[in-house]
Amino acid sequence: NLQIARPKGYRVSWHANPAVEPHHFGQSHPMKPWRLTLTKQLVMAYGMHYAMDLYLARAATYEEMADFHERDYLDFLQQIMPGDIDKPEQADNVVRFNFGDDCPIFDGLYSYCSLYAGGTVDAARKLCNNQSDIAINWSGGLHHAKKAEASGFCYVNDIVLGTLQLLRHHPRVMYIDIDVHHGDGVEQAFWSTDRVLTVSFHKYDKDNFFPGTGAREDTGPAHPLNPGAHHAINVPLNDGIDDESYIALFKEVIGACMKTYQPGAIVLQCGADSLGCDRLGCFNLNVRAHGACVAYTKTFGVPLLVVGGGGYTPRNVSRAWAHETSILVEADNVIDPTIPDSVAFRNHFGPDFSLFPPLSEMRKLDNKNTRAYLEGLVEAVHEQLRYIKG
Ligand code: ZLM
Ligand code: CA
Ligand code: ZN
Repeated sequence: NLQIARPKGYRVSWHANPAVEPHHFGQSHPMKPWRLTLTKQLVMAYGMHYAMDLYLARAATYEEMADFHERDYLDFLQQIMPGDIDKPEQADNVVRFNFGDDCPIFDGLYSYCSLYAGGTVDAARKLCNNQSDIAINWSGGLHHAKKAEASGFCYVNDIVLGTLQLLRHHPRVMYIDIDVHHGDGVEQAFWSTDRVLTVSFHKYDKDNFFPGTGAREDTGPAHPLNPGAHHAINVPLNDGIDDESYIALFKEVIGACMKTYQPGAIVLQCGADSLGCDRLGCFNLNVRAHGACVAYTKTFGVPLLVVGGGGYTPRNVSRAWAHETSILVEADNVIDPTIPDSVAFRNHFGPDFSLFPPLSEMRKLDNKNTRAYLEGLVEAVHEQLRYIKG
């Protein structure tokens, strides 16, 4: 049995509640909380849990969630039951709060939301108390939720709640989002402050890809009296971006943002739907490239809150998040790329049983991001950062 040693010089904490995992969004809904079970099985089979402090996440309280969300929305979330969606007396609220096919009402919905949110709030507090340097909650990262609206499989915005905790101790927090979708809920929540710099990399196609926001020009309200102006950075991409261009782009953009903004803490959303072969995504990234973004973010040595997000091909989501856990505990060069025989549900990883299958080869999409387009993005980010230099 493998045991990974604790990393030298810093502490990593893991925040999870297994009660999140059995929740079910409904038949053929793409969001599958059991991908967290698969991730945990991999992490434990590699013995990485020995390298971290493990915490059972509490459910976030109603009051904690009310730090961001409106009470009438939380009241609805707390009281609604699966059969209610068709009841005429609920019709107004179902529409107003955007419940439906993307955001269904399922058994245990409120527990599910409060548990994943509790994990992120706990993780943020461990960082604030100096009891952890890198805090991980793979069940969080639900970046689309608005203060009084569910959106895109997200109901409670745990990222906003965690960031609000970090802002109690840090003057500036940087948010990085590598999910294939735009991090609209987080961007909007901090639209009016210069204390959070949001950076999202995503597929952008206004009319044909959810949520349709996150154009390069959308950088925060331009009003001269608004401190949040220029504090939203959007990196809109086209189909099929490959490992090499994505890593280079990520390093240039994040490197420049770090140099200018110098945040006291970072929140990293690691949505795994940016991998190749994702059921909803359209990028061509391999597990190693996705992980390279996590590794680069870690090099700055700033307190780091790591959350999950999207990811709709569960075997690859669990590969990516297990690999990224190994990076965070500095064991990526130690673990065997062949998935151990001891892994429960090992059948999910056949026929190759590799942690790094060739995702970019398996469903080849043309890279529609030209060199010139990507260079233009980097240039535009540099220009935007000139407004932030203070
Ligand atoms: N219809 N079932 C990413 C959130 C993406 C909006 C088009 C709903 C789906 C999708 C749901 C079983 C994150 C849209 C989609 C059908 C209006 C989206 C239920 C298939 C199904 O088979 C499905 C009945 C469902 C939903 C596909 N929805 C694909 N893409 C996006 C939301 C969330 O990864 O960023 C973070 C966790 N919604 O495109 C429609 C416009 C609703
Ligand atoms: Ca994103
Ligand atoms: Zn996504």
